[in-house]
Amino acid sequence: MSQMTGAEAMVRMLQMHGVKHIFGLCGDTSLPFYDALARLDHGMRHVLTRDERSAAYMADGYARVSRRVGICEGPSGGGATYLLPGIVEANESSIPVLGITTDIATTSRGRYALTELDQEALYRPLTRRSEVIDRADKLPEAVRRAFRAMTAGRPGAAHLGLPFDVQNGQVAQADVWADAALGAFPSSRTSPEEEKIKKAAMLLASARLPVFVCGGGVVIANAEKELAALAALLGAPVATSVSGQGSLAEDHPLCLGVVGSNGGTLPTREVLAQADLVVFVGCRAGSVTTERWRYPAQGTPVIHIDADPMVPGTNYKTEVALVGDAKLALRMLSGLIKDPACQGGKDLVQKAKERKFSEFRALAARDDAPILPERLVAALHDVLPRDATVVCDPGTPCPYFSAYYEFLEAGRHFISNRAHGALGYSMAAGVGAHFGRPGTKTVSVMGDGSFGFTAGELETIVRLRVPLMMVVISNSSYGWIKAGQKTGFGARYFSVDFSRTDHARVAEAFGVKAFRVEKPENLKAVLAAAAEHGGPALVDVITQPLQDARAPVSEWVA
Ligand SMILES: Cc1ncc(C[n+]2csc(CCOP(=O)(O)OP(=O)(O)O)c2C)c(N)n1
Repeated sequence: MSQMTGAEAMVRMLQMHGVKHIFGLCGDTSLPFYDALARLDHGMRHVLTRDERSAAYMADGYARVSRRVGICEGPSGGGATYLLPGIVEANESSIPVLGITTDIATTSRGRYALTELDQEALYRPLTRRSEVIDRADKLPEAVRRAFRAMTAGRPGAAHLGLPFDVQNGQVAQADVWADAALGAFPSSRTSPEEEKIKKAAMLLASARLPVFVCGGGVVIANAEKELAALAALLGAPVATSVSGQGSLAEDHPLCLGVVGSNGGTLPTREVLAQADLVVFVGCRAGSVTTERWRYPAQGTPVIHIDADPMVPGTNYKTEVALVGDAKLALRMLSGLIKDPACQGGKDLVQKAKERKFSEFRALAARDDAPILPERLVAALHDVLPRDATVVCDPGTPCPYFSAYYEFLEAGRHFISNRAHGALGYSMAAGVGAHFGRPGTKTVSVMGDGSFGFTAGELETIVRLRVPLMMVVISNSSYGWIKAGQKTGFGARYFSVDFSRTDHARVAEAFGVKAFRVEKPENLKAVLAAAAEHGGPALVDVITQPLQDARAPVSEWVA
């Protein structure tokens, strides 16, 4: 029977699941795996990163735009612990990312081998599935299990550990096979029970003002068209969480925009408050989206559609829980609704948006220096193509872009790490998003705090000529926390300020085309030049400190 090594089998298994990119960083325990990647003809590109955290964020950004499993890898010990933040973020955000960590030989376990770590235990609570493969002949089935765990049902992350001796062990060629469909998500869809759909359809048809609140699950399920059809049939406003942006194009007459404490505004909250039925779709109704479970008010009748049976009923008493795929559920509902009672949904949306955007436009037109965040959002919107992908870090970027940047196409055009919100996500996730959808412009918007976490990756960006546009919002502080100290702790500022870095010069030293803008009148032209530059470009924008801004944030502690 013909055989191959465990490392070769790993490469073939990834290839058979349709993998095209692997993001990662080398290590001694990874040598057999790297050698197999070097020797075999597999058609996959390895993207060498400068930090495993970035590799995982790249795999995450890649998965979000390509709808395919993102792959990242690192060695044992520090590699395994550094890969972790991105795996956790992806898992909690329902994004399939496979983290491969190589490991010391199974025969060295318990003998104080350098970098030894119980990887399976480390990753188990943070993934859909974590498995350190102890025998080479078990490798193919472990990889198949991991892909199924990541893409069937609610998507999420998985971890596979590859001990050194397992990489060098023997695998029968005949065992190396895969179902290629598991490389994309969702790989299987289940529909909710018909009886429950009928009940939900009745409630929807008779509601005076049903309002949808969509989370990330709509785009994950690729249910944008079905949502638009049902909303139009009902005439019902559609709000989203931060992650739910892209559920409906923002110039759609029923698209209300983002609600919640991060990116929500009073006019949007007021529409939601009038709802006599709220439909959560692929949304966990968490603290941020619901402003600590106050909007919608407790007692508002709720229909909840979610792929995860644990979500409905957790935060709101639920009339009908539709457990299953959002695309199927929304389509089934549309098929049953006749003569809906809702009227005036479009009017309410239009008035709310007029109020919200007239306040925004007034601020965006101001010539203040440091530059107001509103002006930056408006200028970027003016210069970027409508199908651009914007990746936002926490701090100033997330609420401002969520509230005011209008994504005119449905689908994945906004990305942020909303599960854990670790600083330093957007630069690497932007690189991954570029590889996942190279034909469109990708822009990463970060605070200067985030820049400090991730600056080393500028080398990767230059080496690989990634045409990523980066915008640094420079206010020389951890602004979000400073704003929290101002609002909730008597402006007793403590340990939140740092010195101003010249981010443009740092970027130039790496070989990035860089610009610095202080004057508002120069902003748009500089952003346009950076957007048109064919290679990597960074714009350092000296920006109004967040604690002085009129941020669309109702609570600084989520
Ligand atoms: C890894 C990590 N540590 C701490 C935090 C807590 N935190 C949330 S926002 C923020 C400040 C962000 O500062 P910056 O990136 O400069 O953006 P700004 O708020 O100034 O716009 C901090 C420290 C975090 N989100 N992630």
